[in-house]
Amino acid sequence: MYNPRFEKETFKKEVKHNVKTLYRKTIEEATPQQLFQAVSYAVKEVIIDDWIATQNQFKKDDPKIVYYMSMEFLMGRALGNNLINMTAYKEVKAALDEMGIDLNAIEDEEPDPALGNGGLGRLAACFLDSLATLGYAAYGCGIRYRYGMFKQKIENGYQVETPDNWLKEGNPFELRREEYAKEVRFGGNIRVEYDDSTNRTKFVQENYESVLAIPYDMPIVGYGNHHVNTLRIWDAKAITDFQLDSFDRGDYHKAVEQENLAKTIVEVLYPNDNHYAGKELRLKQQYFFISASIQAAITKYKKTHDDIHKLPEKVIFQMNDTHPTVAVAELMRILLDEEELGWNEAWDITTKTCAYTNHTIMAEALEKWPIDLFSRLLPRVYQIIQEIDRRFLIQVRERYPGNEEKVRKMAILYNGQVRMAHLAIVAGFSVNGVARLHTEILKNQELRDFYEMMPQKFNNKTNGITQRRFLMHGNPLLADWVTEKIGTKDWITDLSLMSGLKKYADDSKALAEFMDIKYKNKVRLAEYIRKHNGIEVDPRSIFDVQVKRLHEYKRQLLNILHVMYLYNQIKEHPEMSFFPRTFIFGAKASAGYIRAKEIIKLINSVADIVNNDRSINGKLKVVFIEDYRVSNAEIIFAAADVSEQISTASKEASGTGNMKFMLNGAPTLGTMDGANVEIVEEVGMENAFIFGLSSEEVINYENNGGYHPQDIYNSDPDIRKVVDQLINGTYSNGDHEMYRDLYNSLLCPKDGSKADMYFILKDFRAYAEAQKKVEEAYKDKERWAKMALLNTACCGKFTSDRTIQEYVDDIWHLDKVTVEI
Ligand code: AZC
Repeated sequence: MYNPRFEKETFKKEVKHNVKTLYRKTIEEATPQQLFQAVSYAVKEVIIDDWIATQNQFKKDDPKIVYYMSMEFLMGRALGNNLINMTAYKEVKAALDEMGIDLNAIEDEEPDPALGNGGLGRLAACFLDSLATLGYAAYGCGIRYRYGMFKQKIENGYQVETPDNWLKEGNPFELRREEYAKEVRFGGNIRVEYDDSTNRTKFVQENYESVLAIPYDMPIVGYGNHHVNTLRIWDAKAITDFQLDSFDRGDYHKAVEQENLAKTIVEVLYPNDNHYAGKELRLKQQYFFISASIQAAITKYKKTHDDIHKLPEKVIFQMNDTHPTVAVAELMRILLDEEELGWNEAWDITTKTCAYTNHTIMAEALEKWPIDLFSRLLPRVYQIIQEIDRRFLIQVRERYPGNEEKVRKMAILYNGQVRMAHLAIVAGFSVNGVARLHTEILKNQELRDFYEMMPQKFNNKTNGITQRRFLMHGNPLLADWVTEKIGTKDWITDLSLMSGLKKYADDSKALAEFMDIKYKNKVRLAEYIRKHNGIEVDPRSIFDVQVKRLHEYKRQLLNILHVMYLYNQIKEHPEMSFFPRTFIFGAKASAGYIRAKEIIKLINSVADIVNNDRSINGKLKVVFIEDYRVSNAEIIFAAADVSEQISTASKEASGTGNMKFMLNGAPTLGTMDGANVEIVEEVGMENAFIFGLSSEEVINYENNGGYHPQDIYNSDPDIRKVVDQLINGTYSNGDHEMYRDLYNSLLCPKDGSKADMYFILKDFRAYAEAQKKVEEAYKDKERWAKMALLNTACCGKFTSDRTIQEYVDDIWHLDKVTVEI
């Protein structure tokens, strides 16, 4: 037994006790939500002991700490995952069973903490899981949004956003830590003072507004090692409680303003994925959590170290995309103005502690803050950035004398804007992409000038995912089967052992077992779909799944156009052989992303027509799963036959959903983009379905032109028919305008952009052929089973444990901690 606290009778007593003291109820009287809370508090009791032990170990060992700075942590539910990582899931389930409590049912009572949009936020969550599991000292630093990612409702086929009040019932796992509050200041002006006695110039911020940042800590439980790290997310509070009886007019306004600032700053997560919106409040959020986190890290460091120059030996700030990049200037500010170091010393420390991860090459995602906004909100930080830029440009001019083009291209401040990526690259000692292809594109295209000048900073860290959540928790049947087949549980912390499954690739009994588990998972998903969508799907049909954020570059439009094409084919050739197929979609669109929302509506319209057409005998079904999020994702991955990864080559930095499908035995149908390239390298071309333009071809068209979608439209009648169906009323009750914008986007955009920017028509035929191959392969049961199994067997590389170990070895150089109990 891992922990005596999970001894059955003790645990049962604890749950009863919690129901009584929290709700004055008995187990029988308690609601499912109350049971969830009571069980969670009982679990937290145990976690806290390990959490304390971990902190004590840190005090003893004084390990180097990574602060993973991220605007987003898409954690997913905590209860089940914590039990898995404490190796107590089955024991607790059994104990609860005896009390008449169904663990799965109460897990469903937990809201998904959805403090993230998509890939980048979920990656941060996987990284925290791996850091704790590998025994490294780490803090996640973020924001405790009152409202996370919106809940998606589908009404009449349209996406409707509703607020996600995830804290409504209280979060049993968090700890509020008022005593570690930090003040964060905005605006005002900087008074420059000269101090004769010390010979120093002082920069004093005046007339500012400020808020108090209050940390909430959430435990991050490592797998089976008693190691518990901390996710520290910041709440905001007005600095002085607003006192009605003691104000003059000026103070009154200021007090109200500060109150409002505190309320709004952590109110809501911006629901943009791969898109920069330039909102002032967003910049406030960024500085708010960065300033608080860096202050806290420095305070912690100084408690036990007296030489600030040695900060880089103990601290790393990893910046998850450019959103936290203001960190480099905030660290400089603290070192210069509060620690009173000289510029060179401060710069030396900063450039040894800060590192940057790039997650996208999409131009519209690049953060460029208007200088007037930036300097008004963060006057001192802005001064520091000016000085960083001034000194950097001296170097550029030294290196490239007379080349003012370089200066323009590389400057941090240019054209009235602060380019956050440039700041991160100049001040960070490491710049990494998230898959090999992505890093190569950064080096050779997007960040070429920087790579040429400072090649030593650039490195690749191919993303990964945690098998604890996405196999053990999401697919327990397969997890147990894997353990049985490879004869060890060690794959839970060493995913390379999955290769032990390869020897079953030709073993028909094992293959049948494997496919039987897949079938059971499909039944589970079919049940979910019936309950949530009211649609009956046949678990014997091919489950072809595309779940991810909705974005034009991810090409959900290609997928649904192909469904329309198949439907036309079936109607035109009713005798044609066709293996029944269920196309499953799940995706949220940013609230303001109109075209993305049109695509959701189109998918639902196609679903309505196709699903209700009796003449096709249920050969084709289309399902749009509402409110795609971490909790239903776990069920979806487990049930997928086909993993749709069909982004325009060069656009998807890595993808991580692709890895979750692979782990669960679904072959990839995809382009040579992002981590798909490495997936195919591991599993073999013959066990994937690859199609379409290569990234070089795409980039070549983009740079040199030569692509004319109208030619394809004119020459291919099947494609023309599908495209015309967007405007002839087929899927819109006769309305010719509903999908006009989608039609235009392919052939003649009205906004001046290029026609078919994402090469949908260009790749259409290749995609349709690849889909045909999927069908052929699936019809051969044994062949399919082998492919599916080999995907699971070859997924070892894609664990976030491997990714984190690479970050540790190449960038962070952390010390391993062994928590002694
Ligand atoms: C995503 C990338 O689009 C995806 O390819 C990658 O796998 C993931 O990051 C993790 O690296 N980017 C984002 O989610 N970006 C934002 C701003 O949301």
